[in-house]
Amino acid sequence: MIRTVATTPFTDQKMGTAGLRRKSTVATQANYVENFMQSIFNTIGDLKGKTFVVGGDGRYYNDIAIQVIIKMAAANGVSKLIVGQNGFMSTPAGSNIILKNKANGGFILSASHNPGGPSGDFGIKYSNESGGQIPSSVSDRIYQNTLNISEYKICDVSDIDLSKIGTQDLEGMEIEVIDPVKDYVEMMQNIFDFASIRKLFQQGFTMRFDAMNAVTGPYARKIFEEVLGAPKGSVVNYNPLPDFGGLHPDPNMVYAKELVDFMFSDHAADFGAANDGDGDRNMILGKKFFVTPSDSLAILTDNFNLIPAYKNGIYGVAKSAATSTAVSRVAKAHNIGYYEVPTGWKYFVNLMDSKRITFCGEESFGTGSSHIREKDGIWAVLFWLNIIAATGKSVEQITREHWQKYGRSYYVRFDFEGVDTAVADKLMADLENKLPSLENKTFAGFKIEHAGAFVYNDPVDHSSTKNGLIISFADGSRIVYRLSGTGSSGATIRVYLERYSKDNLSADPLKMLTEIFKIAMDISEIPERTGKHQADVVT
Ligand code: G16
Repeated sequence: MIRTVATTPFTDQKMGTAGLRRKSTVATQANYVENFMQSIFNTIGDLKGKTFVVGGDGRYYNDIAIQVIIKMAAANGVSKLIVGQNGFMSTPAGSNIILKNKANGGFILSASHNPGGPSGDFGIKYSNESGGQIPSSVSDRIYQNTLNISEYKICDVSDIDLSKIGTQDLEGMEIEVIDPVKDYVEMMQNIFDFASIRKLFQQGFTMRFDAMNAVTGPYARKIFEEVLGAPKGSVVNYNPLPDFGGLHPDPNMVYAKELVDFMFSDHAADFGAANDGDGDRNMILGKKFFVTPSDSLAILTDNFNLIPAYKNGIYGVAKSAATSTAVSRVAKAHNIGYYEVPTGWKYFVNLMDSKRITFCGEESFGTGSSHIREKDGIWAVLFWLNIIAATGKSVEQITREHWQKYGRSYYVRFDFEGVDTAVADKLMADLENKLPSLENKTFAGFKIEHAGAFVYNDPVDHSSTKNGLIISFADGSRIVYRLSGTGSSGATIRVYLERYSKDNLSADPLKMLTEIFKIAMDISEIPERTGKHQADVVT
């Protein structure tokens, strides 16, 4: 039943920040997924005795791709697959299943926060036995393989029934279909104080969780409504749909509009949160109040001792370079390790494995801990609920008290989307050349202390990664420029701005950053070179 099929390479199968992401129209071409998967299998080598976890966020084409992956895994000699029922599994749940079962890796079919459907995006995230996504050294080898591939192997059988929990056999490979929610709920119960959160809801506390018609709906309903007793209806948009019901499942102030409108209305709930397509991103809201992901990381870190799993201490904390420096002040106050890595959760994995850090987070609405090796949307929501239950304070109160203690990092990200790739590449290259000459120069009263590329030297595997350009000012303000690595066409230039104030705590972030935005535009020449005088998305 094993068929070897001749194929020719696609030249665009290089993975980005987190796996391969392409327009559905590209990913659904004949042999596209097959070539990519065979290249992964070829790179791993001997698959005998190996176990992989498979699932996805339910987006368009997942149902077809998952059957291809199962049939190819069997044809290539994989011993066992652990598959989420009906093909569903969130990215954090997948990481947990890999670690819990000591599997050799896993595949989550998702383009994360990118829209889905025939005109949206499709993607594949590939993790290894660490439970985290593979390092660039491995993805580079896979890419080389995709450029030289000439055949792939697949079983010629009818589709596998993934609707029932249990085991079945395909050409000597065991397929175990599991409930993707169960183990995840157990893990969360072992981290947080569920009894006190339950009591909070009993006392009338209200929340709204927007699953954005994506994978976390079933997880959220189980945890928040069934186990913790939040009122029925607290979780909205809970049915994972192939096109996310037309939503762009990116939990931020722009795309989670329905939730934002509700939380900024007069009948808002006490607490609001949203997750993205595959459940690893989160947004936290209070009544008429938004918490930036950078502040959220700082606040969670400062409150580690309120959470049962962390109350005995944490190793340290890390953030991506583009994330605000708010958490650095918390790390200093608690005298714990502090690291800055390139954008991409995979860079945290070595720090967690070597017990250098327990928490980590990114400006791109990702927060997590070493309980798994991916960021975890529901974990962050439960952490906030646990703090609220333990302190009796609102989201706004907790955040304002944090600023009083540490000062406030005003922080906004500007995205310039759909830029011609050649224009964006040249802009970044020219900027990198120009930056060192700007050191010690002053712009609109802001003196530049350092300017240049961000280079990360991993203390564990000693690899070196260059990612983005940073301008640091004498007063602690910063500009970071990066090209996004998660888009599916064209280039997105991200500009991250930060300005610190010890005592001016209630200003409008955009106003606080007006001069720095102007400096960022003047130095980079973004308007002149791209024709864009305004960012497409401001978060
Ligand atoms: C992925 C990575 C994150 C990264 C984000 C943004 O998230 O896992 O670590 O911060 O992309 O990447 P970029 O700025 O390159 O677009 P996700 O949720 O998309 O998997």
